[in-house]
Amino acid sequence: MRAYLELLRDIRDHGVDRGDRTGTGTRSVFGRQLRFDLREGFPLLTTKKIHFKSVVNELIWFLSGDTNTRWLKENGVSIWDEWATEDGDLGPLYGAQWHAWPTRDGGSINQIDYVLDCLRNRPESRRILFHAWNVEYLPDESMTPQDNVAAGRMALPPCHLLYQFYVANGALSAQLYIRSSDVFLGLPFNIASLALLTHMLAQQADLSVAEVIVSLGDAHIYSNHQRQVETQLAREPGSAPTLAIGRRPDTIYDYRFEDFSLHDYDPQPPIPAPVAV
Ligand code: UFP
Repeated sequence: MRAYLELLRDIRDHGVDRGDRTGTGTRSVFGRQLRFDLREGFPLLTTKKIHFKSVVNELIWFLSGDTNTRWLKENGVSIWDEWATEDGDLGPLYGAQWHAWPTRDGGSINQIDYVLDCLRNRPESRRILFHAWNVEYLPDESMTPQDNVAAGRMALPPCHLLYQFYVANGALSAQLYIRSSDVFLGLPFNIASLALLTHMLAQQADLSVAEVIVSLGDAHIYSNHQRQVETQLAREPGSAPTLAIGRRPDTIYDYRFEDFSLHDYDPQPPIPAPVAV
């Protein structure tokens, strides 16, 4: 994860100070790319503890097509609570678009099934991708997340929006485009989630794993994360943990948290920071 720490340093030293929607203020750079070789370990930050359970359960929740926070809360994940309605609804965001992209005849398309079909039957395809930027359902920026949900729109527009896959020599690589990245809080989580998804898809398609790549649009550090960034940069990274998957579920929709175990994850303590809503 040295590339991640270098990005933090790059933004701190070369970024431009800008206002932002949340009123917090950020320092940002535009257009960066980080790559991680999954054969060298699982890319989970060691210079602060990342809540791996949230990474796993959020991904299982996305894949199921669920867009209500109820199941997440029952499974110990609170990261979506700020944006949800009283009933836990978030509107048709990630899970809905991945699992059930709405069609003009009132039906839906499962983009994850499409990706698996490509990986199994057309691994050399240059069209193996899914995305979540469904413009018809993007929020109206003059309304609150909750009012957007009530109007049938997403509570917030997708940040990690385009996932593309590539198979060579029987090994799967993935690249993710993130249009807006909260580099201190969000990015370590997004990298881990991409790596986990790549392992799951590879297992389901009988492939090994190669690289994950994240391409960032607006990569920013919030002004109220500066102290935490310094703490993080003063720490020495440890070696990457490894991921083990305990069984091979029948489908990509049948994974459970208990199927995954991290070995040799020995992170430094968490660094709490406020999330900009
Ligand atoms: N954000 C991430 N990763 C995510 C996610 C959100 O970094 O997976 F859902 C951050 C980016 C940004 C904010 O700081 O949330 C979204 O605000 P905006 O829509 O104005 O870009």
